[in-house]
This record gives sequence, structure tokens and C-alpha cells, in this order.
Amino acid sequence: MLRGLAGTWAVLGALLWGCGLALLQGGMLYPQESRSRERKELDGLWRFRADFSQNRRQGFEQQWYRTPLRESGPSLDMPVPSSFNDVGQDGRLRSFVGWVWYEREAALPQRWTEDLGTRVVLRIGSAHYYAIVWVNGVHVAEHEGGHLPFEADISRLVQSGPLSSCRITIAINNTLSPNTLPPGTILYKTDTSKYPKGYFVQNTNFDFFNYAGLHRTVLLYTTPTTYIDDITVATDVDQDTGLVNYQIVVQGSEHFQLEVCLLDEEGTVVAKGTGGRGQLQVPSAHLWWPYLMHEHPAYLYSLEVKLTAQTAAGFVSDFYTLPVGIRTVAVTQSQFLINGKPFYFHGVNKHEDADIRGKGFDWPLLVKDFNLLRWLGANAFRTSHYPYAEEVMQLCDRYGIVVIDESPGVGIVLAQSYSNVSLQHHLEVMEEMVRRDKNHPSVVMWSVANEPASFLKPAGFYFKTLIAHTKALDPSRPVTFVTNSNYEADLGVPYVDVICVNSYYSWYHDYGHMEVIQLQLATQFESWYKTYQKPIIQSEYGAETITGFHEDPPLMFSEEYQKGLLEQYHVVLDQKRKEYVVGELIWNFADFMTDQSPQRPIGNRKGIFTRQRQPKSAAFLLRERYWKLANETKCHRSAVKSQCVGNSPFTF
Ligand code: BDP
Repeated sequence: MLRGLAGTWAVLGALLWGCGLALLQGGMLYPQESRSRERKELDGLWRFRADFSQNRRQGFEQQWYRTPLRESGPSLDMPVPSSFNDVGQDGRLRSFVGWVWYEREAALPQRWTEDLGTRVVLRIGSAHYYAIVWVNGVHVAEHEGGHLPFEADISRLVQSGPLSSCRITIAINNTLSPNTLPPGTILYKTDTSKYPKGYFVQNTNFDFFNYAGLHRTVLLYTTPTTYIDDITVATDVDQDTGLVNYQIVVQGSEHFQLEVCLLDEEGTVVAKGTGGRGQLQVPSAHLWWPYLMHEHPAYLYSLEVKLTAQTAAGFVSDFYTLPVGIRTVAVTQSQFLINGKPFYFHGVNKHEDADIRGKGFDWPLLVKDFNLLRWLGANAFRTSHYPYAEEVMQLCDRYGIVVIDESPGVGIVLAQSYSNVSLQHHLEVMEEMVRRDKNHPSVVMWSVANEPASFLKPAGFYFKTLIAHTKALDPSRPVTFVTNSNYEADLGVPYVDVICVNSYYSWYHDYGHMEVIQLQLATQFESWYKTYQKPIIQSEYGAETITGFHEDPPLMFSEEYQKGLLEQYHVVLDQKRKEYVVGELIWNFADFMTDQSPQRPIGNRKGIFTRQRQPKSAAFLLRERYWKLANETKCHRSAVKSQCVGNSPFTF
């Protein structure tokens, strides 16, 4: 892991440019089953207890991890994956801040506990935010940050005695401080005439509910003790030949052989290689194209990796198959290019958010959301404001939905959150994020933050360092952060490749006055472009809308106002996309939960779909627009104008 003075990274970042992922140690491949690997999901009901003690430390004082949770007091049933906040009837749990304890027993197949050539790994997909893990009372892992996976090799523990099961205990703390990502502050209210003794609240500077718990799958998986630890691919295209540069890291032995094989979608071998790094050449390659940009979008090859190693116990093999999309990404002064062709982002910003489960991963919800995205004709989304589940990224690869992959750097507004401690943590989070998502062809850009106070003095150094580091980790993708600062005051934008701007004309400013949108938006684009000559994405715009509220002439909060506001934005976007605007992402895909406040009538209602994923009027407006944009791109690309029949979704 990255340690040392943050200042050195500005220099080091530049030096490492071109080395690619040189700083990452240890892989985080998605756990898959193969001839050499098994997995056992631990989803379902876990035992649960929130530590309501005054200092929230009773669990540590009484060592709740030492014995089964039921022996140290009452516990609840808690579903995993899910946030713990909305499943119960206890209001105190909904807004709980502090340590909660999860526990479950896992039955282990005999081979896992007896075969010393098997490595058993515990993997936690996401725990918000600080997590400590014990297996049978023994500390095995600790992790900071809620949205990225972490692992512990528990082989020695489960293979040291006659065990048929193991007890997994996970303590999670959702407290946010100025140095966490996202940052937050705990405010103690000491006026005893107003608040009881010890009263405190968690303050945050972001606009979504601070759900917590085990949000993604917890699982056990196996590999041989000599195993494929990491694979990195970077693709390029030379004329019509696809180039797949690969690098493989092996752990457990220095005496091994690697064979790689690239298969097309029919299962035909198109290229072969040996060794830990190399280049595969694919003549007449099928490129990975975004949805709606090609008749056969999202073409995925399979990179089959076979490791053979000589160990004391004889020969062992490990197998891992990685989906590979061959594509290039580039940015010019005014364009975003995928495979050398101009790409216009027409899509959404999302949240991981739904009724009852909060931020808990849910397959039906995932499939519904992707069906809606495709119904809408959206070709892209931003993972506002944190990395989403790995299964989401996999579907983006498979469906050709382009992703701006955002870190949890949201709400960086306090001077303290620009300290070296914060910066170091942010650098580490970028490492974890790039390590997890680097091989997804759908990911075309990294976003290191959303709406930071980028006009504050330390912001220049902070973003220069952070962006240089991210580029050093992955030289193949552009890097951005999303700004809402004034173009003259922003100290971070000089370092981005693409300018992403959020604005809420006639919503938070000049509210009720849609007639000012066109002028203000045109001024916004022209000011940024004149200053920087970089492509621009309108990364957020929108209006709060209560489904079923109708007002004509349009009034704020009605469906007509949301549509009207969007239409005003579209007039200017249509002018500027001919010049240097390369995308538009609506805020938001769906209504989502926030903290309670007088501005939020049970959450943020700027969705074009309700929280239950039903369309508001604006969804139909956007659907017509996005399909029109898609048809234009198609016509522009193929120059076969006769194929461009109207705006119908069904002409594509
Ligand atoms: C933007 C934020 C987003 C908010 C949105 C809003 O990036 O997280 O939810 O405003 O106010 O400033 O709806």
C-alpha cells in the first residue's frame, strides 16, 4: 500500500507515467469458478447487533468476536447484502452511527479444510465504511472505505484443526470524519438545555442517505496455493489488427509456466501466448463498441489464462478467464474518441439505491435498471458518487454501456479534507479502484471526485497529485473530476482531460425562471472552453419532480417543469455538441433517499424514474432525444442517410 509523504507523489506520478499500474501490490480479480477454483456465497441471514453503548465500544470491551454473538446478548436477523437502515421498525437503527456487528457460520467442504494445496480466501465486496474481520475469533483483516472489495487468506486458520465450519464476525463503523471518503464531521451538541448528555449528529456534505452495512456479496473462494493473482490487459488497434497487451502476476511459486489463449465469441482461438507478459495480435479484430454505435456492440473476447507450477506436492494448475474488449479511448481538444470515432455521452447519473435494501446489491434491480437504460437509449452513465458493484461493471461490458467510473470523493469541502492524511487515503482508494476496474472495456474515464471545493487554495496541489497518480496507475484512460466551481476560480480543472460541469439553472439559481437557462448555459460552456480548450460534458442538470404533480404552465416540482427545464438545456446542448460539448448526463436516473431536510420530500426527486423505477414524463422526452442522438451518430458514422428513419427507437 501507498505510504509516505503525499508531496512526493506529484513528482513520482509524473515519473511513473507510462509504467502502468506499477504501484499496485496484490490483485483483486473477480472471484470466479473454474477448473481450479470454487466459490461459496455467504448471502442470506446474518446475526446482527448495533452497539448502542454511549461510547459505541462495548463490543470491543466485551470482545464480542470471541464467542458466538448470541452468547454476548440479543441479536437480530439481518439480510446480506443489504443496508441495515431500512429493514427494521426501529428508528434508532435507521439513523445509527457507530459500530455494528455481523456474524455467520459457514460450513466448509471437507477438501477445503484438509487439502493443504488449497488456498481459502474470504472476500467482502463492500462494507460501509471501516471494517474489522475475525474468523473463529482471530483477527484476519481490516479495511477502510465502503465501496471496494477486500480479502483475507484464511487457509491457515481453517486448515489448522478438525473444522467443518468457521464463524465469521465483521464489525463495521459508518462514522465519517474529515479524513474519510466521503468526508463528514461528528458534531457534539453540548447545550444541555436542548440536548441530552453525549448527544451528537453525523454531518455530511453530500446529497444521498449514508446507508451502511454489508452492501455486496460476502464469499469464500479457493485457488491453488500457487495461483494467478492478477491480470492486466491494455488494448490497442493497429489498422484492423487488435493488440491485447497482457501482464500476469503469479503468487506462491517462482517456478511456473503461463499459457494464454484468446477466444472469440464463437469459442475459436484467435491468438496464443506464453509467459507473464506479452502482446496478442488479432487480425480483423471485432472491436468493443458502445451500445447504439455499432450493429454488434460490446464484442467480448475471452482471455483464458492457464498457470502450471511445480510445487513440493507436485504439479498444480490454476485457470482464470477474463473477458476482454478491444477498444481505444482518446481525447482531443474538442472530442472524446472511442476507436477513433467521436463519442457523445447521452446518459444518466445513477445511485445504488432502492426501497428497503438501501444500497444492498440486488439482481432484479440491476436487470431492471439495465432494461430501463436500454429502453431510454442511454449509452453511458457515471457511477455517481462512488464505485458500483462489480456485477454492474460486468453488465456494462456485456451491453456496451460506457462508464465514467467515480471514486467516493464526494463532499470534499472542508480545508481539513485537503490535508495530507486525506490525500493519502484518496490515493489509496484510487489504487484500489483502478486495480478492481482496470480491465473493463466499458470504463472509459476515471472521475476522482464530485463537486469538491476546488477553489480552495490546497485544491490545486491535491488534484494535481491525485490526477497524476491515477494516470500513473492507468495511462490508458483520461481522468477528470466533476466541478461546480466558477471557471475562473477552479484550481483543479487545469489537470483534467475532460471538463465535467454540473449546473442547475432555474432550479437552485433563478428558480422558476426557465427563460434564463439558454443564456446562462451558453455562457457556462463558452467560459470554460475559452479558458481551457478541452472537451466538456454537462455532467449533471435536472429538476426536482414529484411524480403525478401536473401544472401547466409549468411550476416547479411538476412533471411539466422538469420537461420544460430539460428542453431548454437541450437547445444549447444541440448547438454546443457541434463544437466541443461531448456529453450530457441527466441528474438523476431515479429518485433516491437522502438525509431528512426541508428541501427533500422523502429523498431527492430529480429522477426521471421514481425510486420504484416507473417513468415520469421527462423519461419519455429523454427517450426520444437519446434515440434521435443515437440515430444521428449511426448516420454520421455510416454516411448511409437512407437508414436514418425518423426518431423511432425501433429503426436502429
Ligand atoms: C449536485 C450533486 C448531487 C445532488 C444534486 C442535487 O452532485 O449529488 O444530488 O446536486 O442537488 O450538486 O440534486
